[in-house]
Amino acid sequence: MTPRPPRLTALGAAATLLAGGLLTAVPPAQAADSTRTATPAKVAAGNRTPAITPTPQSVKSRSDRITISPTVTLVAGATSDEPSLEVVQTALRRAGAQRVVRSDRPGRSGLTVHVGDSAALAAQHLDGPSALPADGYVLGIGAGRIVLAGKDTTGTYYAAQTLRQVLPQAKHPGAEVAGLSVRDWPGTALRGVIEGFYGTPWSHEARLDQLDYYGEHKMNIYVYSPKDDPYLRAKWRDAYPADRLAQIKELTDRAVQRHVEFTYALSPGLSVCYSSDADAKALVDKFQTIWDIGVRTFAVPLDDISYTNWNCAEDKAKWGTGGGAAGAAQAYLLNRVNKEFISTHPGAQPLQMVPTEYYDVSASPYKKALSEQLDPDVLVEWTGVGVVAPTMTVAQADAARTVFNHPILTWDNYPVNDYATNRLLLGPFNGREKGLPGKLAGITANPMIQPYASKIALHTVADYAWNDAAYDPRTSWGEGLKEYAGGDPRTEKALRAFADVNYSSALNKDQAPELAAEFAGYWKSGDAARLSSVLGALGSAPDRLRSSLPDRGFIADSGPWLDATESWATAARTALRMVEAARAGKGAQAWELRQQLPAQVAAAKSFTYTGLDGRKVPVAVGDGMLDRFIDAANAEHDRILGVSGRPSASTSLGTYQSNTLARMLDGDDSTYFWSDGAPAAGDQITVDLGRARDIGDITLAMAKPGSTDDYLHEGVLEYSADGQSWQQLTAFSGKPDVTATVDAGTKARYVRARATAGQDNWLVVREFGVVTQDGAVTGGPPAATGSSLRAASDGDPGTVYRAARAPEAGEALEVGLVAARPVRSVIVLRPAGSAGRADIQLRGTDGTWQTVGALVGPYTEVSTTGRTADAVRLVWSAGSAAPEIAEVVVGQD
Ligand code: LTM
Repeated sequence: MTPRPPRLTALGAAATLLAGGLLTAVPPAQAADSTRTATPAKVAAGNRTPAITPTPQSVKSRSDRITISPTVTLVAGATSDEPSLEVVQTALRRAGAQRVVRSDRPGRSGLTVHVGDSAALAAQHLDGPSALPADGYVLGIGAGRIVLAGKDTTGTYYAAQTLRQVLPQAKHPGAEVAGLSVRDWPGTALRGVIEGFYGTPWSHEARLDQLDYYGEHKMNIYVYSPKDDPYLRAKWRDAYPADRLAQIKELTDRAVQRHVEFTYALSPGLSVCYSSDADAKALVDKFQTIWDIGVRTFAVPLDDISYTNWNCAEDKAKWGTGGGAAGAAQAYLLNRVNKEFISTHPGAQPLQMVPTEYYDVSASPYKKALSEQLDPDVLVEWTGVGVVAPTMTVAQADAARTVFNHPILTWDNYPVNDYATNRLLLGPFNGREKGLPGKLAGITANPMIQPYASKIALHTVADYAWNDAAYDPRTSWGEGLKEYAGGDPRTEKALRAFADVNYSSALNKDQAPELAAEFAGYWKSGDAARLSSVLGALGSAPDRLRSSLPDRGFIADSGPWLDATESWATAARTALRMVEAARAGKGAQAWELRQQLPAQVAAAKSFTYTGLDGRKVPVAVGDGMLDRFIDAANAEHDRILGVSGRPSASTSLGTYQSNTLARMLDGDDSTYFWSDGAPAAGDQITVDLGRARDIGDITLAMAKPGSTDDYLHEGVLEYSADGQSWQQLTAFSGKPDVTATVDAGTKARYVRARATAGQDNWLVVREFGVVTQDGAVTGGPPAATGSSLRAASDGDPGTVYRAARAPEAGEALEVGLVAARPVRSVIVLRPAGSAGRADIQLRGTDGTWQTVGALVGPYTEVSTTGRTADAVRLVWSAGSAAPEIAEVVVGQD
């Protein structure tokens, strides 16, 4: 057992204040200080301008300076402790001090640093921290001294962290530091992290590293609650083996040193019998083993369990059924823990719990019972409105406080990625209203499965929780990247490029905002040199990070995403070069590059993350941005060549993540469009054939494995020539696969599927196929399995007609043009290496075929200016290799 004195911590203060109904933070002295900044404070110190993070509440510069002397005297005061002294000592040595001497009085010469001593502020004419909330501090640099004065020991520790950021780095004594006063306090009592995700729990080393990081960023709580640690959930009653317990002790000790409240969270809900004396005892006994190694804060999360199914008959007999019964049962057990454990252990911090209804503010029998029966000093965790709340407002926090009638600690599900393991969420904490922290007992963020990569977002969480008034997500994000890059501008640039393509989430809707602006700029200005340089930097960012990022854990965490970034950048550069070649009239070169793209995109999509269950998940990087740029580049290439007839699509529905409409037109049944909500009556999804064409059969393939109900449950298939007046082809209901046969001669530009009733399920469309009769390809040799004649003239050079055999004498592949028209050129695109020989012929208005050229290599372009034709054909040389044609492009004036 490691005895520890009772501590008055921020947690205790928060519970006391908030349980009593006082929801606003204590107004500190000088709260209206005019120097309160909206961006991280830049403070002159020696020759550099350090950013203090999290952003302080008030920073003032002074006209005097102090000098780092060879010997610096360190005087420890009432609110100092060993961790603060160590931080100050290390910072002074890094600033050039040769000796740091501890003493109980100021040195006779040289610089003296007072750590945890408010009285020493008098010489600097600064007010002390007594009016500040817990964890607040005053830091004064000037009048020949440095004074760190915390409201409590944590406050002094934070003053030391600020001093660490302010002092310069110097090899020798003599550095001058500009005079400065910082008066600073947190926006909410508890600020930190709940390791509460599903998937591979963090390693012991990663947790130790996180605790260091929290201390440096003035975060003061870490909740130990990984869902897949069996000793916390599935086997919650089991005692820890000695080595596991030793690790928890090491974490607890490190947390104490970093002024972090290590919170032990035990989740018995999968199997607990709430009324059972034995289970209450099991819970308390397990807490006792953890108490014995020094933990003072405990939680009982009851999220993600069923409250309609009891685990024992006794509970049903005691409480009946339904949400109200569950709320009463949970309150009963938690109150027992509170009475039999928390109250009997002086120094224990207020109990925390996660309700089973943690994701909304709607009144319910469950919340009513819990709010009325749970002891008032228990902190209730809440994720906001929604499990992953895109926004969180003051009004919602007020509503949560009212409906739960307990102090609210947010369990903010950002940047957690256990529900999207293919992604890194590297954007900032966003969408949280200013003023929210003051309404809460605290903020805990649920991080990613990747601990080191989580720091990008956690930097911004710490910044917001400390000083929401000054918080700006993008600025904080930029400052965090700069800090994390370790001061090297090239590494910072690489990190920023990488974070940009791993940016989007429920909180940050825009994907790769900086790269997106570059793409948009390119399409507008045509500045290829600039975009090439941006993509070059993106492509080399992974290597730069691998070689220079100080935090090596980030590299291990991000491995597949780094690899994918490199590959996507390569593909995007190829796409750019292709467009530039096509624009410069270098058709053969452009075609060669276009053919490289599918393999490069496939390579970019090939990197996987392996989950706890061993499943490999392909990772997403810049999805919806890099892939769309490549699609747009292909479309631009094809447009320049004169390829036409490729359908496009539109919808009244939103798109879920990167499951775009293009995916239902790509001929690949394993990709799909996915709406981001349920269709209402009238919602539609439309295919545009580019011009009115003779149409044939229509296939609408909806739903997918795992989402078998995501189809239009009631709807119609319709067509239109002008997009205004529509004719119905068929009505359908209750089936995900719909086909319609069309009368010969039917002309349409648009075909749509329209919902005729609302539904609950979202919509998946794997393929929306419309056969077009014009531009029909006939002749031979017949197509090989998996290919089609149609692919030779389907408006998509990405699809290839591959013959099943070598041509026979006289055999020809014919592309109809519907009606005779002037033909400026014929371009025939073939996969690299295709060897079949053929003459290219046009059929003139007199019905005779004229040879205009012959196939040469993968790209053949024949000028036919002045000719009129109603068909083109390739007349094969008998015995040549089995033909392959990507596209026959008939250019018109
Ligand atoms: O959010 C809560 C309270 N519980 C779980 C978390 O464990 C999980 O990490 C997140 C995100 O998937 N969702 C939850 O419901």
